[in-house]
Amino acid sequence: MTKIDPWQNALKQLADAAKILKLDAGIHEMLANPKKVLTVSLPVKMDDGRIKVFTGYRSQHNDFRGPHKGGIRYHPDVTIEEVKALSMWMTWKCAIVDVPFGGGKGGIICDPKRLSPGEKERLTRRYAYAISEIIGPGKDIPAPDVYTTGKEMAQIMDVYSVMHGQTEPAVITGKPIPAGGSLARNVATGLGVAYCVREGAKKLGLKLKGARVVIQGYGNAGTFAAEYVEKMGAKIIGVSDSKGSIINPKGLDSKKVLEYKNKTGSVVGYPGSKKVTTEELLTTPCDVLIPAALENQITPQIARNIKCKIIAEAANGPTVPEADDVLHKNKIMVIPDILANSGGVCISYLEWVQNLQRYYWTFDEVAGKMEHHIVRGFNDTYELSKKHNVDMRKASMILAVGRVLEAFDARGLWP
Ligand code: AKG
Repeated sequence: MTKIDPWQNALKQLADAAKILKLDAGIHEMLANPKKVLTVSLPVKMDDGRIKVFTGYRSQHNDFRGPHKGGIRYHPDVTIEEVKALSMWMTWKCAIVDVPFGGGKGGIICDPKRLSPGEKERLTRRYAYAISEIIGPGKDIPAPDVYTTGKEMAQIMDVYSVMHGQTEPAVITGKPIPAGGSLARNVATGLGVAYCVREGAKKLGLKLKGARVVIQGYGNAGTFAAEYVEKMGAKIIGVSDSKGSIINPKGLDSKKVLEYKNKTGSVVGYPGSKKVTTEELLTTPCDVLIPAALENQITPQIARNIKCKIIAEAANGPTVPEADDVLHKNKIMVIPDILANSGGVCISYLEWVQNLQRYYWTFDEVAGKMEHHIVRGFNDTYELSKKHNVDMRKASMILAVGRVLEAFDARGLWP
């Protein structure tokens, strides 16, 4: 796999936007630096009685538009540079879909698969305690990310609430419903991807009825994206998981594939499908390709052979930076991750609002409000891509940086 330094990539994307927007050097430098990066040392009592010390981070990139917002990931490969990059991308993601948040991200270097439930809970609670001073409903609101779930979010909310002497659901989002979570949170990313695909298809004059869709990665985002694009009339012809990829040009029933995966542990072997390599899956002729799994999957070499009209990036960073020019030249619309997978943070925003107002909406109310944010973000990005004759990724950065700077101009610099 091509190894990309996420922080250098984030800085390069900002530099490209700064050039187009002709940003003053000082302003550019201000946006290139996170406001605060906290490193915490986390001693945890393991099940065998030993003390093991973990390292965690919380990066708060920018809060001109509102409190910091972003997930917490548990992974052996977490680095401070990665967390900084992800916090910067959250600033842009929130600005594109116009939710009133800035950017943040957290992470703990650990292998969650090797922790018992008790060890994971003690680690989570220790981390919540360690970052408790810099989070809060008006300061920084974490959420789930890689290998964290509603369970950990409820534990963080509990620690924060106990420390502050009152139950405070708005300190974190992505919680289970009984702890103040929102309806539609489970489908958020996949539904947001489907809305983006629908808007992209409209712009290209592509009929979704019968459109062929390939989805790489059949986890939460991939399965719900499949379900919703299928409801819009599209046909899923290829999917994959960590065990392999399958295609069937005649079409796959997304629900039945999921049932098969849940029963057998993989999509591979689904009746009537053919097993193919990852490269074959990504380059299968189709109308819409949804990479919903891993980073750095679409290399320039693969990009040259991709035969689709729209790529909607459900995963974070599935396209290697050098592949963007190839796809743009081949007139493939790439809906960038910071727009395509923003459904999660949109519904996080709506969860936070419901927590603050202590009043909860129905599934359709939440999904409808989220649709409004995504469609507007999509259209604003598309207009800028036409105006500056750039791809949607560059356009989304121009939109985001412009919105952050509008807030900066309105607020000014103190003292
Ligand atoms: C992301 O969208 O990458 C996140 O970290 C999720 C943020 C959120 O739901 O608040």
